[in-house]
Amino acid sequence: MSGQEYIDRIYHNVVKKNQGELEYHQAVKEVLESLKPVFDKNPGYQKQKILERLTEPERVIMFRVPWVDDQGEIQVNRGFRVQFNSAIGPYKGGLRFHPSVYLGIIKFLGFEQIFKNSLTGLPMGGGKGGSDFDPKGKSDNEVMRFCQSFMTELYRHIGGSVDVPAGDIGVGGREIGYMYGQWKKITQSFEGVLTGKGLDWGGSRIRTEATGYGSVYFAQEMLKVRETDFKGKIATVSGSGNVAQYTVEKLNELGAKVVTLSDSSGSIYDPEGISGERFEYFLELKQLRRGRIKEYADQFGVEFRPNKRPWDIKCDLAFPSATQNEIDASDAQMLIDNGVIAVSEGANMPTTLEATNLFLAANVSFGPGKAANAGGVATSGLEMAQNASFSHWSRKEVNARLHEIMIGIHASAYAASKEYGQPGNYVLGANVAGFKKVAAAMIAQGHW
Ligand code: NDP
Ligand code: 2IT
Repeated sequence: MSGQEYIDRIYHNVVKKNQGELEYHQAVKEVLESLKPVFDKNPGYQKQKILERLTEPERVIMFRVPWVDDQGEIQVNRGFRVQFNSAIGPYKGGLRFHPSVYLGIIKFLGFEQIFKNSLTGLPMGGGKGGSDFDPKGKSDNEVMRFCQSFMTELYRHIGGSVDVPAGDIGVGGREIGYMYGQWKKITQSFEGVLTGKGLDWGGSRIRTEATGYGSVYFAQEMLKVRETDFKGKIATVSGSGNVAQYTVEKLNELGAKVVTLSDSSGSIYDPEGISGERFEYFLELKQLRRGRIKEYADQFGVEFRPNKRPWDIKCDLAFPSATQNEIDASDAQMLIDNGVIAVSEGANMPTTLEATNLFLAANVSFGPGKAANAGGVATSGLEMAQNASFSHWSRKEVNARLHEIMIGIHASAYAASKEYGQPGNYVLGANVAGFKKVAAAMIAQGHW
């Protein structure tokens, strides 16, 4: 069977067996298209049924999460953990709490995580979990009761060398704290079963900043290939959560000017740049007050654009850092027409397939999420290493390792893109480089 026939057959089966799970279909399709030349060149993978095995999660866990709200009413949410692939290490990946969460979202994120974790060079398999619980508008006590109930079921499926969850949308330091507390109460053990912990109780320095910093480090490498840097460049950033915050901080430090932010209500455009006291205000607004981005516009007298994404604003660099499918083909075309030279995906799958192909055709340097946002999980891997050795590294040391890992991911994705005749196509490069290591491990370990 040719590479094309093989991937067509796999895709057809994935759609049939995972009906209605559109995000999962999309994530698989992108990877399969990249891998076609690999399958043409190496028929051995087909014999090993590598794609049949890779696209079927090792284990899917779904469970009821009952909790009591502040009015004394019982609420019921659904919890998920998809343990996708453990070929190169314990399952590793975040937990997402958002009302849109269903099995298709968790599978897409878990599938991407396999290749992302492989690219980091650290021994981590792929997994993802979460719930359709919406932390927005809930009191701290409600969030705590939810997290305790969630962990009361999840604890039996995870462990420091089994499966190590972390944060994602709607799960930050507060939620990790409540879940870790419950884990400890149930198991009586203090081990690195979650990452993103507080610095005084097993967390790693720089983990909070890591995804945003890493996305900028990845963009820096893409700019080096184009023989340029951040100085004087205009950047658009979407989102205003953990990833967006530290993307903005690092871009400011490296000399770019960031002019947009967004949340699910709309975006702000600040042509002066979100730095200095404006950046401090933004952090306080989102981290302490958990407010809406519109308040930034009110505070500084800049434009708030209800229900609008940032992509019509002219920029050199774009950092989608909110959620999946937030850049569609018309957004991509606007960015291209306005002269964008690089896109670094801080979010997971923020760009539709059609939009991705437009960027590639227009020779925009495009860093796909599984490479560009791998700094978060990489630093989670460093947190696991510190926990396992009962040590705590300095900020400088963790940052240096993160930077080195991002340079390494860029280099391996670039090398693979070159090997397959499309230098600078990081979608191809990241998928191929991430895949090869996992496939080799699966083959070495026999049929399972
Ligand atoms: P946060 O919860 O801290 O922030 C999410 C941001 O995105 C908020 O501004 C939120 O707005 C916005 N957002 C979320 N969902 C939607 C939606 N459906 N439509 C519009 N806006 C939305 O999450 P993170 O910053 O941690 O995550 C952002 C992205 O980065 C996600 O794709 C995540 O998977 C990815 N990622 C995160 C990593 C991490 O370490 N945290 C690592 C690698 C990738 P609002 O508050 O209004 O909902
Ligand atoms: O998508 C991701 O890589 C994350 N949300 C981080 C996962 C982790 O285990 O740190």
